[in-house]
Order: sequence, then structure tokens, then C-alpha cells
Amino acid sequence: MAIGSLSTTVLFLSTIFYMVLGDDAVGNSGQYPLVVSTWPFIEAVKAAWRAVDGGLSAVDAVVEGCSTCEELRCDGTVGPGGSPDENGETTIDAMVMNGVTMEVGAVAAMRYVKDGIRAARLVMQHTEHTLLVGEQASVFAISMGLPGPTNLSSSDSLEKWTKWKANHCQPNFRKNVVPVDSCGPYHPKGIMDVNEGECSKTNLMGVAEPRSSHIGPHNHDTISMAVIDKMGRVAVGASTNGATYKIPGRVGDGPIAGSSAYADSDVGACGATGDGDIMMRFLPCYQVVESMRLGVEPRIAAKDAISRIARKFPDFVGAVFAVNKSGVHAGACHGWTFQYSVRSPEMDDVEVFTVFP
Ligand code: SD4
Repeated sequence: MAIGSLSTTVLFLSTIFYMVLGDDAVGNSGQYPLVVSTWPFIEAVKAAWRAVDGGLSAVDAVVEGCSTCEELRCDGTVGPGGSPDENGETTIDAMVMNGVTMEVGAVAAMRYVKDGIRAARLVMQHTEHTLLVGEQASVFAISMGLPGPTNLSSSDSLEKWTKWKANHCQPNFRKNVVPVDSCGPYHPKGIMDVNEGECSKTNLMGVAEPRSSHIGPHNHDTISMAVIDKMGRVAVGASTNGATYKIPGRVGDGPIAGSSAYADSDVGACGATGDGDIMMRFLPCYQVVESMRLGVEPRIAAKDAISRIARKFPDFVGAVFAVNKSGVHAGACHGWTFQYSVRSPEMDDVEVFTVFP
């Protein structure tokens, strides 16, 4: 068979393969720009698409996209007014990464400022630092021109918190403490009460016992977004108000480069969502991008990163999407059904892809 017709056949077969696989791994024509986001955050993807299609850089398009979700309070878990902590306060974790320069800007547990992703970009563009936290992050963001101080609570978040208090602060993220089934103040269980097995909550195979069941699709949604701009530059960003009823001061995976997202313009990008307390121990997005650098296709790279976590934490809930420089994208998940959204030049509108565990 002549080389030409062989490659035509291969192209034909791989097209069929992608259509049959559907959600597993999807290619585009390789034309930029491209926007990929966790969950069906359609308006956010549209905003990023308008920005990047209009000529903005990948970094600025990521900021436009994530910022739209913050304004819309996507799923109540992005932007202000969601995920109250034990004190009823909402705080924000956000990160942006430039895959050309590998610069990162991030804010964690930021109070009183609702513009998480814009604050993250200010850290990246106007400091030599990578991550600012808590009240000092807010002071910095406001000093650089963002609106604030603002009360980040909403009637929804306060109602949720009030019900939780009335339910004796259950569920919560405490372990090995007393009291067990009521609100604090909490104290460590006496040393005599906690043996090593209880404390580490792992069995002899190193597999963790189930975590509390309060982590699920509706209290754990992060926007994590990747954009490839018209010049092929890759950027990622993430924004979330974290976990509901978290212990004040808790920071999730959102502002951690390599965990919630990672980008390298030579390779591609990854975005993650899920139980950040577990996921940030594995840096799944760093793993995805580095696997793709070695030539692993996005579908396998995504599955491998998720499997590595699931081997140690069989009950964890999480997902990643992977996209390589050619625009081939895929997702993998564990413990829930995952959806991610894509807009590319060959699509008339944003398309949502579903991935099953
Ligand atoms: C966190 N990963 O703070 C975030 C929350 C989230 O989907 O919603 N992920 O753990």
C-alpha cells in the first residue's frame, strides 16, 4: 500500500476510533485557540473564548473565563458566597500559570476580596512571589486596585452554615478529636486513646480508610481552565471557595501549581477538580503534563494520574482533564461522573464531554 493511502486509512480509522470512544479522547484540527474547562461552566468558557478569539493572550483569557465564573458564583463553589468554613466565612483560593514563562501567581484562603483570579494575576505580574495567603493576600489585592474589603458571605452560605451548626456541626473535617459528634472547641484525643493505626487511618497495604462522606459533586466544584491562544501559548487557572465546613485557614489544591492545574507551552495543560486535601498530595496535573512530555497520550496520562491517587485513597472523589499542544483532550475521574467543556475553532459553540469513572 502506498504511503499516502496508508496514512489516509490511518486517519480514517483514528477518526472512527475517536467517534466511537466519544468522551474518552477527542482531537481537534490542531487549530488554535482552544479553551478547556472543568464542568459545564459554559458562560466561563464562552468568556474565555471571546477573549482569546479576539486576540488576548492565553493568560488574560484564563483570567476572563475564571472571573466570569466568580461573578456568576458557578455552582456556589466559585467566587464569593459559597462553602462557608466552620466560622461561616467564605474564603477564596485561586491560581494562574503562564505556560511559556512558568510564572505562577496565587492567593490562598483570601478574605474580603471576591476577585480571586484577578488577585492571582496581580501576584504573578507585580511581585516576585508565587503565593500570598489570608488577610495579607487581601491587603495586597486591595492595594493593587481590586475592590474590597467585601463581605464574602451570602444568604445561601449563611443559611447553610446555620443549619450545619444546628446539626451539631456535622459533618466536619476533624479527626482524632473530642468531642466527636458536636461542635467544638475540640481537643486532641488523649495520646492513650489514639494508636498508630487510628491516627494514620491506613491499613497495612497503605490504603486509606474512607473519608467523611461530605465531599460530593455539589460541594466540591472548582473551575480549572486551560487556554491555548492563537500563538500557541498555553496558560491555566483555577478558582474555588474550597470545601464546605472546612477548618478556618484550610487551603485546598486550588492555588497549588501542579495540583489544580499545570501548563507548559511545549507540552500542553491539565486541570483538576475534586477533593483537594487528597489531590494536592499527588500533584496530579504536574504528573499529567510530564507524562505527556514523554509522549503519553492525554487519555492515558489523565487515567494514570487519577489511578495513582485511587490506589492509596480508593474513596477519593476527583477528576482531571488533559489537553496536549495539538489540541487532543481527554478526561479521567474517580468516585463521580465528570464533565468538562471545550471550545475550539471547529465547534459552533461550547461542547460538554462526559467522562465516567
Ligand atoms: C478544594 N478542589 O478546595 C477544591 C474544591 C473543589 O472540585 O471543588 N474541587 O478542595
